[in-house]
Amino acid sequence: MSIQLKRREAVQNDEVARYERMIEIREFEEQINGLFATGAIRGTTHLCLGQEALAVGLAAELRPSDIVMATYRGHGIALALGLSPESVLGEIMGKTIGCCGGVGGSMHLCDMDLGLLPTSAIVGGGIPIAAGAALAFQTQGKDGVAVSVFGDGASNIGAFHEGLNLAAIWNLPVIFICDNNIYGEYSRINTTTPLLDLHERAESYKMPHFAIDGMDVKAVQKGVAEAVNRARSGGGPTLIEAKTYRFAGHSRADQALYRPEGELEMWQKRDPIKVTEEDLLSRGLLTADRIAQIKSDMSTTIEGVVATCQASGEPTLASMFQNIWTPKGAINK
Ligand SMILES: Cc1ncc(C[n+]2csc(CCOP(=O)(O)OP(=O)(O)O)c2C)c(N)n1
Ligand SMILES: [Mg+2]
Repeated sequence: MSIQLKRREAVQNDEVARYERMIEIREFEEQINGLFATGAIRGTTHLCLGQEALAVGLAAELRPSDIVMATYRGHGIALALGLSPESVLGEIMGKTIGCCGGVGGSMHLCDMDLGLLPTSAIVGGGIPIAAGAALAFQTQGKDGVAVSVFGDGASNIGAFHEGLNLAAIWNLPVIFICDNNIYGEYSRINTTTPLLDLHERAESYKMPHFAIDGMDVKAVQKGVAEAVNRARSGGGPTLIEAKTYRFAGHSRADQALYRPEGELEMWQKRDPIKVTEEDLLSRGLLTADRIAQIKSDMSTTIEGVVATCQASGEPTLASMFQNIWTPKGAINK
């Protein structure tokens, strides 16, 4: 079994491993912030700080043969599904060690062995793609499940409504997860959207729907498991709204100065890492010493990952033209 599939198995089978993966995502995202600040990475990036529980809870309930469509805010989901930190950071840094050979970058992560379709920067674009993947499972008679994770802002896009409508009428095995972090770029949800409980939008499509606490990995797992069971057994699609919060700004340059005073602090009290720590401590599955050790080991590990990626080469210009398909087949394989 590959190291990546072992990483996936760990989050499926072990709740301490799920906690460790959340710490990995947190450490990873914080390191990236620093690397951009020093100019070691070009372009921009969208961090998922504060949204680690959604990524890990989702990965815990899916099989590698299922399909996940995520967005430009997808580093955490990629790591949770089992991609190695080297393959994700390498991609973000534009290095050949990256999961797409360094030609994709932060917003385009992919690993088909783990079910991660290329993440998309087109807001809402993943929704009909996931519905299409679910249609493929259904047509082939397979019991696979497709998942699209997208933001609150994406639920105002036409593709959201088309995707949900088709999924409902064709009873597709797909789960729509709206990651409601209250902001779309620099706009708070109340200034863009006429309702706050976005899962209610599924009513128009006669689709089962509910909200989950996206700051609690166990609540995420419970909600996803319910939707997975429905989809896998022929019961059709579900819209889940995960109530989360974006601890960082929209993208690298955004300091999120538009947030109301005290809002970040209020959500930080429900930091998903803290929520899981308290749970594992109260049940004796972790001690304060062990937590400190996990965090310090992870920090060393990610520093090593940064060094490995920095030493990796950059793709050649010719590699831009590899893996491009035409109706006649691949050109420049
Ligand atoms: C079709 C399309 N329209 C606009 C944009 C510009 N854009 C990039 S991110 C974003 C906000 C999306 O917010 P949300 O769906 O809540 O996701 P979040 O960034 O909070 O994860 C917008 C409008 C885009 N990338 N694609
Ligand atoms: Mg949002």
